[in-house]
Amino acid sequence: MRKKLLTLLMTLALLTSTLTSLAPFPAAPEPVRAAASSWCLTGDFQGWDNASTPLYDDGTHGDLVSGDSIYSLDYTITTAARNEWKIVKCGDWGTAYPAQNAWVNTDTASQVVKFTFDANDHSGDAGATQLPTQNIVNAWDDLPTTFTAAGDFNGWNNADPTTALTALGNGIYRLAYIIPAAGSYIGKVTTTSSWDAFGNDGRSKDAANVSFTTTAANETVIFLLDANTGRVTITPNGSGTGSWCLAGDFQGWDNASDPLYDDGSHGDLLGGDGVFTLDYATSGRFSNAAAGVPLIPRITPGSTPA
Ligand SMILES: [Ca+2]
Ligand SMILES: [Ca+2]
Repeated sequence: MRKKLLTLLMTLALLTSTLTSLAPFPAAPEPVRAAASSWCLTGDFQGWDNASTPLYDDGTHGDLVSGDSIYSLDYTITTAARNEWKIVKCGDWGTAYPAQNAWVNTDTASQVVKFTFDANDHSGDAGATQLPTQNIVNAWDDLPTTFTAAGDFNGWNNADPTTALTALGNGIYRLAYIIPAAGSYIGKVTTTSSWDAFGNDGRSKDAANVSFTTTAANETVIFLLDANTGRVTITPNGSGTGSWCLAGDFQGWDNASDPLYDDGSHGDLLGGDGVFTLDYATSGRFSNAAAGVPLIPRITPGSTPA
């Protein structure tokens, strides 16, 4: 009896071993391959080849977020220079942005520049209109030292010291400019003393004009450039209503004494866009004690209370 049982157990073990060896070998995981999109970068720095340098929307090659319809490529420009470029449907010069060439500046040899193309339709976005609303090209490069607003309101003077934008840090440039007479105007934000600009069609060497209208004498117009996205806003300043307050341990968690603003004051970039702001100077342990420079965070909740 014991012998039979032993024989049975050995048979089962042999059978199990045979079946195991016959089982399909688990497939090794496929390596993640970057998927090139059908949008291509082309420029004088690569011989204006419109089919060999694809952008990516899969989180590789410098693309920040996969699948968000913002196509990207970290590309090394060999020689430091001012260069011209476009984004095209790969192989198709008939689908190219912007109409005029875009511009890019590098200060060092073999500099890596992040080129992006935002194919999303932003025409229905809430808040202030940022231009372009679609087919937005941009590059994270060495920006010009200064930007100037130019248009029919200042005789198209692209070196006008009274229309120079102020660099606020974090890629944001701003000008609040009073226009004496009410009316319709056109203009753009351009590199000072140059027509390398940001306009209705974005970063372009002769950017399309942005139209705006003032309805009263001496109205303040805000010129706002976000170099992170390559988009510009030119619009009269407005005023939003809300009751948002800043509170934190740096002011004793007081929830009623430090209101935020949506009227273009107190660090607010543009009044009436539903983004509430307060430039707040902290002190004590929240300051940069080593350098003796207080930190001034810009705090923007970005919504309107119900
Ligand atoms: Ca993306
Ligand atoms: Ca605002």
